[in-house]
Amino acid sequence: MKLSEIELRIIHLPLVRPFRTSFGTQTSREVLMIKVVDDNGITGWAECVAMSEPLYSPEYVTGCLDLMKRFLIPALKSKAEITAEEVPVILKPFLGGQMAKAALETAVLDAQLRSQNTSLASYLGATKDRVECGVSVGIANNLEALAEEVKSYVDAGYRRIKLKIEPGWDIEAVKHIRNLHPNIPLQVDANQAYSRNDGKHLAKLDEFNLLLIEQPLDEHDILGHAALAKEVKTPICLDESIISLHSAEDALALKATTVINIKPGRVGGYIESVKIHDLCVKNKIPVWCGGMLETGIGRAANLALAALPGFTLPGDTSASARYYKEDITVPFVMDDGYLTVPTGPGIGVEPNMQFLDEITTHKEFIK
Ligand code: SMG
Ligand code: MG
Repeated sequence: MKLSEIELRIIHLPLVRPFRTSFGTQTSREVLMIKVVDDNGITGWAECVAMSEPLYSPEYVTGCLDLMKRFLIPALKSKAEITAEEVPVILKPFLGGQMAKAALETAVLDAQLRSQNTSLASYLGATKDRVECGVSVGIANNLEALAEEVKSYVDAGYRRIKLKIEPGWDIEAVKHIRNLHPNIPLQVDANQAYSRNDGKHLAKLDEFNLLLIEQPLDEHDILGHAALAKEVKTPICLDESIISLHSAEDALALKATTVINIKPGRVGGYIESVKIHDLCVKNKIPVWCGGMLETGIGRAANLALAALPGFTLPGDTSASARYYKEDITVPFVMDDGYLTVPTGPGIGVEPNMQFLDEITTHKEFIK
């Protein structure tokens, strides 16, 4: 396609409740949105999953905006025509920036698939028409508040609960929830909050029949995770450490992870995500789709990916209402613990432009 216009905008959406993790508390979501228009006037949308601050990953909203404007978009514009499959190749010389790159690739892919009247799900190789939903539960003020929040999600039909943990909020919190919900699939996510010496402590989680412990150690500590995997019986699942197909290959070869959380933004896009999925299927490693508090735009695309056959565990693909009072697309509503995979062309949804304009704090066009 020939790119004729790119629009970058930043929006702010309040969260329905604060979300506390081991690295901070978020009360609203600032999102960088990308719109591309081709020479036939066909539009593609994507959101960049970077957060406001570089706390989950080194990328952050205004950093991604700068990277896109200064380097990535000029590189794409230097080509007379591009395909979505060429985007990662054209952007490869610029190091890092997976979230920014993923957003540009996805917007181009959305426009490309719309012009071919093909859904993202069928393009990626989806085999399911709905996906099982899990939900990620933040660190609470006390055990009662945690139990109340978990109950509301179990009552809503969520099929798996993930508890955010950190030193001081781990064994007791998991024990409390496990006692109240003896059979719910349960897992924990530490977002790198522990150290190599914490093996004995984390092994205390083994008695609670958890699906996995997500990213207990530093993102660069692959050997530490491999050593930890020998100390605890609960499977280790890497999130932040997996930033590409190669990093997934390394982590598997070193036995640092036996489950992988695939987040398209973190690995540079949906095309790279499918490669990691295929690697994991080949190695009989279960995968699940992570979440970055996406709006309906990112959620639609994640659901297409989560519909691939290797995604055998429920993902952090929750309903719109878990995050936002009003979503920027038609809301994703859960039915019996599942979300339906969009079937329309491209990602299958569009933003409500009036609402988008209302919550936009910055907007610029690149011709
Ligand atoms: O989208 O439901 C969601 C959030 C899921 O816990 C979630 N994401 O480490 O997996 C993770 C975190 C990263 C974002 S925390 C602000
Ligand atoms: Mg995580």
